[in-house]
Amino acid sequence: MSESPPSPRPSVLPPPAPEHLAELYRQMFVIRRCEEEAARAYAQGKIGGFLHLYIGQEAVAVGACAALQPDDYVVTTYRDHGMAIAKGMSSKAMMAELYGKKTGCSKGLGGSMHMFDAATNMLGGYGIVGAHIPLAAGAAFASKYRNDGRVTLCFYGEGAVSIGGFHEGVSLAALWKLPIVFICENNEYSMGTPLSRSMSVEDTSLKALGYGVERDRFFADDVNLVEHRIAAAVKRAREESQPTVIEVRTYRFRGHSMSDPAKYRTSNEVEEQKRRDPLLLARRELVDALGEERVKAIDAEVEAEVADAVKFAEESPEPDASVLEPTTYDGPFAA
Ligand SMILES: Cc1ncc(C[n+]2csc(CCOP(=O)(O)OP(=O)(O)O)c2C)c(N)n1
Repeated sequence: MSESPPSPRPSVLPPPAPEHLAELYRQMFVIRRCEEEAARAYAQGKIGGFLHLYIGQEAVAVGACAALQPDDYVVTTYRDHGMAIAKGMSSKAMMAELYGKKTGCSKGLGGSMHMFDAATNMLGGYGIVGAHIPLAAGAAFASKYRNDGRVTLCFYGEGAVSIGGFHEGVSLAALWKLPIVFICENNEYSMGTPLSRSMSVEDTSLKALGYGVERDRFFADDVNLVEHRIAAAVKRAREESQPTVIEVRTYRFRGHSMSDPAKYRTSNEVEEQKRRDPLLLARRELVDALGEERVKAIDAEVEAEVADAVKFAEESPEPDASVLEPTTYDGPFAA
């Protein structure tokens, strides 16, 4: 079985409506600026634990979530801040969680890797590679059982594709015909290991063949293309209750986490990738559609929103004993 090349760049799709593109660009820029502010706060010791930045991959989260209804579910990895925002979480709740504050989406108890928000059906944020994939299949099983019409998007890195949980999740989703889309964000490296050193094939979507599942593969430079291709898989899930396995080719501009100096790749490679920065491509397209002045106004709105989010996080209180009662089994939810 031969590998299918990712769809060529640039996209051959008709351009999106300018106002829609403006919203996609706005979300991508909010994510980018939040991530940059998080990196700064981490360096200042204001954010603890691990911090895995999403810079460079924004078009995946924003394009994919644009293909969803608000009630649909998202399950993802520890690289989850951008996904939470794309799914509708406020930048304040996200930033406060990074700071470990009581006003964070998980009351400051989860931190960077555990963005969770029942109100927007953002089901997390998981730190164990591949372990969330069967959980996502479980969410999709619940939707099918309840007949609630919801679709689950499950994101993972290419490092998860050789983990048992990936195969268990896809196998059951195929067997039970679950309304789910599995999306591999192939950013070329699992920590410092390139895919060519950990897998015998380059195209992770080929794994779908063993389970008789539809597959797709494309680059994530163009947020409009991401939305269209994922929308097709979401439609299959919602209307036919059939899963799809997708590989989206992307690239992270920063190290694996804040403690990674990324010596396994050259600065030339990173600079080359930055020329295809999906955020800048979307901005250029938006300037052509709406003019520089309008885009500058959006930029200013985003800067103000992110500054507010940082201020909110910095000024919010630390969690205290009052968060324990509603979050433990001895609390009011105990049987
Ligand atoms: C089961 C398990 N093994 C190892 C780790 C340590 N670990 C954390 S992230 C990571 C790399 C995963 O890479 P990938 O799935 O490609 O996602 P990316 O970080 O590139 O988004 C590893 C090995 C872990 N968290 N869980």
